Amino acid sequence: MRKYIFDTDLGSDCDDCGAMAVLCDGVKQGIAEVVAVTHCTSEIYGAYGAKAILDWFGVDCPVGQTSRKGFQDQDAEKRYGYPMMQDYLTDHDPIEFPDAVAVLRKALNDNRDVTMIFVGPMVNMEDLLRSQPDENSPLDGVSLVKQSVREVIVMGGDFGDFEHGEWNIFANVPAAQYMSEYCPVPIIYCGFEAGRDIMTGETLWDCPERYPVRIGYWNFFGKGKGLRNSWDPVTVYYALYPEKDWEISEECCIRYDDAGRALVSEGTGARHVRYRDEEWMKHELNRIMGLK
Ligand SMILES: [Ca+2]
Repeated sequence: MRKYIFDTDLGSDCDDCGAMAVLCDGVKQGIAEVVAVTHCTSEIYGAYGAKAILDWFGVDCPVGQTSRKGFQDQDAEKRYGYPMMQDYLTDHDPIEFPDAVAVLRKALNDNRDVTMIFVGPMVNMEDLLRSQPDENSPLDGVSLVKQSVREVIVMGGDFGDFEHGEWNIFANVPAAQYMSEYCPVPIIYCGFEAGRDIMTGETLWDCPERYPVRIGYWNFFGKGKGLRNSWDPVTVYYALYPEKDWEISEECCIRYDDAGRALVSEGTGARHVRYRDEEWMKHELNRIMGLK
């Protein structure tokens, strides 16, 4: 069974909720253990949303929250995280979420051969890599990642249009640049092009009304039914099922310019992937998200 850490900006785009359904289904299938989940924006609603989905599936792990202030906490980022939190608090006590870097450092101190998944901006990864020895681990961040992480899987970049600064990179370019330069283990990117044409969500409306993934999508669409691109769910699906029918690039060097555009050159350390049969993937993700 592979071990995973999942980092999310849940609260901005609803596909993070679909991605968490895929991740938690992997736990249910007995192929995945989730050792930590971290939330990378400064508003707390998304951390509650992540916790609500974990609880729904019975997945027990620490949930951390970035200590950065003012990152992505404007009103637009609150539109569906807030109702997820409201629903969660109808029958749970409020939570004081611990610092994400502390959660990551403890999880990496206590586990080995971990796969880290990032489906939001890379701020928690930058803060982890910059971290220094503390009560959670005697290692600095880079050494800790090198010791305990097998590979890092990132929803980020656009490897179909090199003029496009993809959102997860563009939202905090310095963090993505830092990760791409200093991450000591391989990085696999699921780029913008890998999830863009895979529209999912249609199976949510037959699910229970309090299913947190349904609450997320419903409120993202302004209390309505909609379909959303599957950038984050595809990324998690790759993390769980890398042996399936993926088109995987040659190993290369991937960096980002100041506009967040991917710079691919000869070198090592990175690859990018996309699924060959997108119609099949759409049905597969819908099946999982719809609890089928
Ligand atoms: Ca996301």
